[in-house]
Amino acid sequence: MRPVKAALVGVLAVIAALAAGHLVAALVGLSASPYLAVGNTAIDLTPSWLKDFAVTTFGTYDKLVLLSGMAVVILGLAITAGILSRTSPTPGSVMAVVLGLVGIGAVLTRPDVGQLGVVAPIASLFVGLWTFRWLHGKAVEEPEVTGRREFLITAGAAVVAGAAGQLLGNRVDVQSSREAVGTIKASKPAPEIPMTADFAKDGTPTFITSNKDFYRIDTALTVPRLRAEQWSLRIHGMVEKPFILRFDDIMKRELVEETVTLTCVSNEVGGPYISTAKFIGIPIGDVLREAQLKSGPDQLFSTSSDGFTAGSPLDYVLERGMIAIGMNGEALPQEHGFPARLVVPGLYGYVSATKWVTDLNITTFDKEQGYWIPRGWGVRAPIKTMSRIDRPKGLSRTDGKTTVAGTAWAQPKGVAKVEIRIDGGPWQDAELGADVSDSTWRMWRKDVELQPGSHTVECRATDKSGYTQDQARLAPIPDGATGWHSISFTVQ
Ligand SMILES: Nc1nc2c(c(=O)[nH]1)N[C@H]1C(S)=C(S)[C@@H](COP(=O)(O)O)O[C@H]1N2
Ligand SMILES: [Mo]
Repeated sequence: MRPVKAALVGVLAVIAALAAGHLVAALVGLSASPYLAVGNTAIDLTPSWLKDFAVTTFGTYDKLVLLSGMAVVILGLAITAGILSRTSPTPGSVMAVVLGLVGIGAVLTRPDVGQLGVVAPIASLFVGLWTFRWLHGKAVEEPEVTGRREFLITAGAAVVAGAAGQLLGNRVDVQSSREAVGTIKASKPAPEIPMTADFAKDGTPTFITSNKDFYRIDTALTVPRLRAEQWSLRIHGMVEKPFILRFDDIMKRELVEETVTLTCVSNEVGGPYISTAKFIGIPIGDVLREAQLKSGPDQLFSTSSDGFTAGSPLDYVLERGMIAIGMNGEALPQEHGFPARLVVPGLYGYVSATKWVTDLNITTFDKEQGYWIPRGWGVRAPIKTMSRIDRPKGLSRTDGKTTVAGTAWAQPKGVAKVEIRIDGGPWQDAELGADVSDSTWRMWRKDVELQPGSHTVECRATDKSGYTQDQARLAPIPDGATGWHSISFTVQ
């Protein structure tokens, strides 16, 4: 058999296998699709340094890069197996079984796939093995053209099966459920945001981030698809009265609205993963008091429908945590946790902000560890007092008279002061935006007049406890970056 033909047999068999698995998975939940399960497992197994590299290099495209990388690896294996099988189908058959077993292993260990999910990778294994042997049989026959029809049939069937799986798997209609929930109004609305809260015309972010522009961080390859009517939240653990909360129960309660800035621990100094919204929901404290806490718990351990977990210190949660169902007046967007998520001002997202939350276990830090803890991140992660320069941009050219502007945050303490200095000179106070809440960021600006040439500007914030942010540069891992943001630019 010609090498090209042999390689094609391998590639087509693998594609058929993955497509069949995807289609069967659609019936039991797409997370059972071997391709996605292997991808999700790869994410969970990726060492922290590589994950950091992926996030800093590819940002939110990291998952697209992962899926493409997997495709390249699998194609490489398929081509190799095909070429090794030029005379005998044995090497390819062995490869089909090995890949099938990898898929089965990945699906069996996914936290969000039931036992039944294993039918998907099993289907992949058999379809892959059978397709390979069938195509191989056709391809070894002379003359050159034999096999061509079978190749086309296989490719066509795979495309149809894969596409059907994708459509069927996404059949849970989240959009109609979101529309049925409609706009959400709080009986206690958050205070209006004053015009003076941001300096957007000077280059700071707008005070409220639109839902569309709100940063997004999660481990999921596919966004969980939950409907509000079917969702429920189990409250259990060290409580006298465990109970289950449904979406309707929340809607019937007095809804509060709070303006909160969410912050991701993975930000480098000056990083982009911070946004602010008006979240609507109910205080978790009320819910936990109804469940009647026993003595001893210190951790609220929350789990999402896709198996992500976060452990939050109970004192923070009792004081300011909320179960949010609304964001800027709308139901939560699907990517931000529809129908419900946690929001705890003052804690980085990975230890508090569980999206698609379905389970609240009241426990201790000794007993349970959140998703990121065994991966090297800190158990306790209160947000650090930080500031960022948004204008001028690094390496940009400006006029001699220019404005330096940015944002600062120190949830839940609040920002008291921001200073800047030029070229290592004296610190100068910046003008602050209106003080909206200690749970939010605070914008700042400062007019400067500079000589032509290159300059460096640095900033530092002081929070309301009197603490001024540390100059020492620390990496995001394990519990948040520190250091003064610094920008170099040129005055013309
Ligand atoms: N289910 C789930 N919830 C999650 C995460 C996740 O990976 N899965 N990531 C957390 C992290 S690290 C952050 S910073 C916030 C980000 O919330 P956002 O995507 O709405 O901005 O969500 C948190 N909640
Ligand atoms: Mo995060």
